[in-house]
Amino acid sequence: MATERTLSIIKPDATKRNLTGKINAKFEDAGLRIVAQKRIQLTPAQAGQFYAVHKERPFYGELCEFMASAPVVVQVLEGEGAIAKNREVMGATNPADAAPGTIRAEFAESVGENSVHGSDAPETAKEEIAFFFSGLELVG
Ligand code: 3AN
Repeated sequence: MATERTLSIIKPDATKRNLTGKINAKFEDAGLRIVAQKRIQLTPAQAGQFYAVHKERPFYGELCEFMASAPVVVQVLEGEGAIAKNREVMGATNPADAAPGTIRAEFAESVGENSVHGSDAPETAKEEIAFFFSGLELVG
């Protein structure tokens, strides 16, 4: 399998509870390398732009407000099959359905406040990485 990069976000519910280190340990233990990382505060408009694909969903407003409610940690994870591997480590969107040991099973508070985001395909990974990082920030 090819080496890939994927965009990960540690969401406000997790940064507020000081879970950045514990979540990063899950990524690193799974063989994902954190090749770029920064803690930022999104505005609701920036969150809305990032989640534009969900514009028509009933939870869109709530999601944008939540993502702007406290700092997030945006990061690029690299590894073999990193996109699928990250989603495996994250667990199902709804923590009630997430497999034991996954980030969402251990840390997520609800389907909305579910601790992490991860790109779902190579094309979205590319777009989402470019949304937050310039080429100069990706040192490998
Ligand atoms: P995932 O993050 O697992 O790829 P998506 O893409 O279906 O899941 O949803 C994007 C984000 O929207 C989720 N991470 C979650 O924060 C939020 N979300 C999804 N479904 C709901 C829902 N039913 N109610 C509230 N928020 C939701």
